[in-house]
Amino acid sequence: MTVKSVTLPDIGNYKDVPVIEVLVAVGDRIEKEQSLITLESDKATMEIPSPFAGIVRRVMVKTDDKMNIGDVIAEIEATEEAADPAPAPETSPSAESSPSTPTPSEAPQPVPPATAPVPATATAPAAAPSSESYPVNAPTSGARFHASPSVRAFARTLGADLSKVVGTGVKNRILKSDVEAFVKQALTAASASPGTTGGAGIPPLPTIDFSQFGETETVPLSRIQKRSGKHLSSCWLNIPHVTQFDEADITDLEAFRQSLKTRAEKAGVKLTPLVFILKAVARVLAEQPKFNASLDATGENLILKKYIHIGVAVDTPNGLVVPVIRNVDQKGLFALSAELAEVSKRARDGKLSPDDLSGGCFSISSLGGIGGTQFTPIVNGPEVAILGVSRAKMAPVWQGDAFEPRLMLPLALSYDHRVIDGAQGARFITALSSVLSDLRELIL
Ligand code: CAO
Repeated sequence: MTVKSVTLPDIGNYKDVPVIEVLVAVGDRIEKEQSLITLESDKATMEIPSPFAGIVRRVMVKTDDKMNIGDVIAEIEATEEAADPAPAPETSPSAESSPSTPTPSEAPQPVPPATAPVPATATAPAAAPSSESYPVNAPTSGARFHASPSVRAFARTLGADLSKVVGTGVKNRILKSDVEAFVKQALTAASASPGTTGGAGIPPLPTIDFSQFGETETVPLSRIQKRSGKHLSSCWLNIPHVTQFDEADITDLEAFRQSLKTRAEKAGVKLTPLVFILKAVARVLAEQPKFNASLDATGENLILKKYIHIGVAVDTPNGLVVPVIRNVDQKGLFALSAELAEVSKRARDGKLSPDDLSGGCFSISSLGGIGGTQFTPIVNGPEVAILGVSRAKMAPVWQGDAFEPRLMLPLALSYDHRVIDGAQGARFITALSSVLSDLRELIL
């Protein structure tokens, strides 16, 4: 077997023609007349086919290189005795084609050497191959698809990724109508109800090889992180968020909590501020039912829930999970405390059931045991609001005639602004602060 160089043949009156696609890679087994590269002049795109079948041993060009007659494109180990007279390349008008696009008589003509492809235009001479005749290798994914240069130019104009288009032509060849159907489907998905779909057209983040800057290690995300990551992205993109901040004076609450410590220990539970917050939130949810609700699938109706089930974010070695505590309004502090301890242990042991994780109306994310002054939680859709709790700290608070040291609890309420107005958000967090500042309100 001999390795032969394939060079750019005479393609007519073109100089420094840019390579817009390299269609083969080292190791590819290619067929005779399979396209190797696509060139794009100001008038047309041209695919340059291989004059013989073989295995690609070297690729000498890359995208954006400028090609001239005689430049080597690739070295190919021929697997058949070459070479019929040169196959003709295909050309299609570029998106910018103007009336000055070459006419058939102006189009470059075939030349005899074995490596010589010949461009043809959409208005090509009858001798040029049909515009559907060349198989093409997808350069990025390695997947193979077949499309003519004119279809590829059409797809490029519309920004359609041909590797994602299903071809309905002979041998799955992608036709113009397939590209049209693909684009139509993408547009339909993008314009569907904003309440139910993701944000189409969001530009992706750049992919960077970080190892160029120093040593790196790649660690896979946990199963929970992968799943919650998708959910969080969906909530972040679909829900217009507003976050309202406040501070609750929990000096008296803390004194009460400390006074209950011995009783709690005897009952085998640990009363943390979170249990009081759960009770207070349940109370305010009952008073302000719009926060205990979800939008329906149309995004035009609010479903008010007549039960108060609250999700509590739990930090586990495998990632964040949000088990749901049911009927919080009907349970006492000790019962809630026991349930919170039990469910968060099961969460950390990876033993939650789907039931534990469903049915929530509102969520609480407490980082109070860890620290930090404030954060903005992401609404756990389809719920419409979430409370973020940070670490309480002593602060001087003006009491009308003097500063007094008070224990202040930072609160952040994120809500879905499609459902909740700013004034309602402020009312909710103020009411919550008020209950936490004076727990006697719970019995009113
Ligand atoms: N201010 C001051 N102290 C607080 C506090 C607050 N807001 N909240 C809790 N504490 C104290 C507790 O009283 C406890 O102190 P002691 O041991 O001295 O009594 C300590 O901090 C630890 O509390 P805890 O975190 O164990 O218990 P909790 O009831 O507050 O929280 C749970 C339980 C499951 C929510 C928590 O363990 C957890 O996982 N938190 C992380 C949640 C999370 O990751 N949220 C982020 C989601 S977004 O990525």
